Amino acid sequence: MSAQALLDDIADVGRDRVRGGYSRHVFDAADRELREWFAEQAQRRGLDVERDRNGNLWAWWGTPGPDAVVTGSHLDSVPGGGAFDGPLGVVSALVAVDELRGRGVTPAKPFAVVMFGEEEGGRFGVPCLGSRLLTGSLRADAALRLRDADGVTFAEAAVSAGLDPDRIGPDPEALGRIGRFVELHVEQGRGLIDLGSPIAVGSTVIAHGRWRFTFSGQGNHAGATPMDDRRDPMLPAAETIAAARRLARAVPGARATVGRLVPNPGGTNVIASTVDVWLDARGGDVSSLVADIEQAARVAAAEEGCSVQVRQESHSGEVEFDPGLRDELAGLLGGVPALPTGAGHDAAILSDHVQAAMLYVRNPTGVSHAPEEFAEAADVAAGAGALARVLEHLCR
Ligand code: HGY
Ligand code: MN
Ligand code: MN
Ligand code: MN
Repeated sequence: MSAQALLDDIADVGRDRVRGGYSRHVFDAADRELREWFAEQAQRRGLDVERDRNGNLWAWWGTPGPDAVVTGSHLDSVPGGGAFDGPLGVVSALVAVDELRGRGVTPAKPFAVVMFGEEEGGRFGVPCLGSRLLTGSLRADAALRLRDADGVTFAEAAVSAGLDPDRIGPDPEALGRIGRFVELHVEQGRGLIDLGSPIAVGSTVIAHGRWRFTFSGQGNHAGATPMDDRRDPMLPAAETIAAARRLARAVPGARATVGRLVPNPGGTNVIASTVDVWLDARGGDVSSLVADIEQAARVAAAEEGCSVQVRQESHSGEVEFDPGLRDELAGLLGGVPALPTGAGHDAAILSDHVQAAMLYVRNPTGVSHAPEEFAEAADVAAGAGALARVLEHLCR
């Protein structure tokens, strides 16, 4: 089955994923459909599927063991996301297995395709939740008390998915088996368009984090409350969003985004009593950028007689993929360019613990986390072929 056919197939499974429905998150019904799809595709290729203590799925070609060559990505999505971010890496890994088998290659090392859970943090707010738990870069107790929008804790969700909450957390046995990890991913910016190349190897991933600002004022009646008699948290929220944009534009390479704002209670004729604003900030010295944004939030809140509470929900420092492996793979692929990215990936979380590398496939729209995200069939095939070459090389 070609990579394009598998992408079409997964689009049917994750129906609204392609039509940009809602976020895919760990352990819900839609997520289960995608996991079943992955397990079925893996079993068709004679791979033995096992679920680790944190819910990540591992499809082994032969016996699991040390110094394994592992590839894969994620199948969950952001709300209104595209069809390639995540699935392209999983699908290309499955097609690469087909290509290796077709060439009569049997890996000389343990080999697995992995599907990480909750890479987008769509349910519990922490990106790369599955790989962070695997590596211990998110503590189990912090994870177990995470709550989704309905107040369900990760511990409860894990139990409903048949996991043992007492075993959630670092998995040195699973992590210790990985020798090298390679993730193929659709490019999420314009880099490969500007370079005129269908493929690149990953060089760096910028620092990024998520913060939650909760503004509190006085809920009240929209009609009966004079304008000078209000403590409306929506005002400092709005001023903070504008400040984030202004402050980030002043820092080369920095990014600051507010994609989610939730007023409470959220009535059209009701002055909100609280407003939650989630900030995604990246690049450069992200902590001092966020400190400046937080200062602007405090000033704006005080001017409106409101208060503000700021909590950091996740953070990852800048990552540089192993230069030796990066250059080895770039050379193997005929000198493809090395590309920095502003998007986070499971490979970046793993790179603190194992030799990790990334391959990117050109996205001619330069748009991601939106339905326009795209990769041409020829580039998708080139990516799967390149991944097969890399895996064959690493499995020797
Ligand atoms: O948000 C990101 O950078 C990635 O898509 N999880
Ligand atoms: Mn993404
Ligand atoms: Mn992704
Ligand atoms: Mn009324």
